[in-house]
Amino acid sequence: MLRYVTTNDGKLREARDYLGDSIEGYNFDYTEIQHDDLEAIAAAGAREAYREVGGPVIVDDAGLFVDAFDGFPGPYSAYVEETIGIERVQTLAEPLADRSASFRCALAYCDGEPFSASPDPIDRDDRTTAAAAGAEQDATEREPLPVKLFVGSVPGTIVEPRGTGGFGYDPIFEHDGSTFAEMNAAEKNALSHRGRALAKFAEWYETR
Ligand code: ITT
Repeated sequence: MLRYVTTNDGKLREARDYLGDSIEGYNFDYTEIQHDDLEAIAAAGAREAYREVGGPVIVDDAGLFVDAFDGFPGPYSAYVEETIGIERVQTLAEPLADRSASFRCALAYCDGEPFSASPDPIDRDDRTTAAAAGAEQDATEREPLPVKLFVGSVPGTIVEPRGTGGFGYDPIFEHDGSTFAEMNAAEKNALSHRGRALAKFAEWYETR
């Protein structure tokens, strides 16, 4: 059984809506490493989650990147939501002439096996093992645990909160005239960052 490892029910709902009953949620708060790339955070999380679960896992790291803020909050989106909240993110963006932004999602899949027959991107740098082993360990002694990555992104605009659906930043992220919170799960999945990453994953996973 494939496990979608997350503490966020909203993400799991969308993943199950897309992939159906072939996946099950697994509530595990893996360590979020500090990194500028969602891919690196998701890959490290997938390795830790795989070691915890002992079977195939997907970890999903997402973030809101505001262009005029050079991509902030990006990988820090969860921290910013917890501390200042989405309304104040919108207030900060309000005076900007350009309120364009994008939502990005990196899905990381790990089942302990290599992906020699599948195309890149594959993350082979086992940062978690390296960090746990300390600086003295020689890089060649590490056991790399390959992780396959699927990335999706969607452009949008930061607007005053509208809508009651979705979760997280959905009420302040508008795409094509509607905020994500004004869409149902299927409508959001059809064009969202997560939906796009899930589509790439589903196509690849069928052949695995
Ligand atoms: P896990 O790490 O346990 O999966 P999380 O909520 O911490 O859950 P992220 O670090 O990936 O997950 O989330 C970053 C932030 O972006 C967090 O505040 C989420 O609520 C928000 N977020 C993620 N996906 C979103 C989406 O599709 N729509 C709106 N907000 C989203």
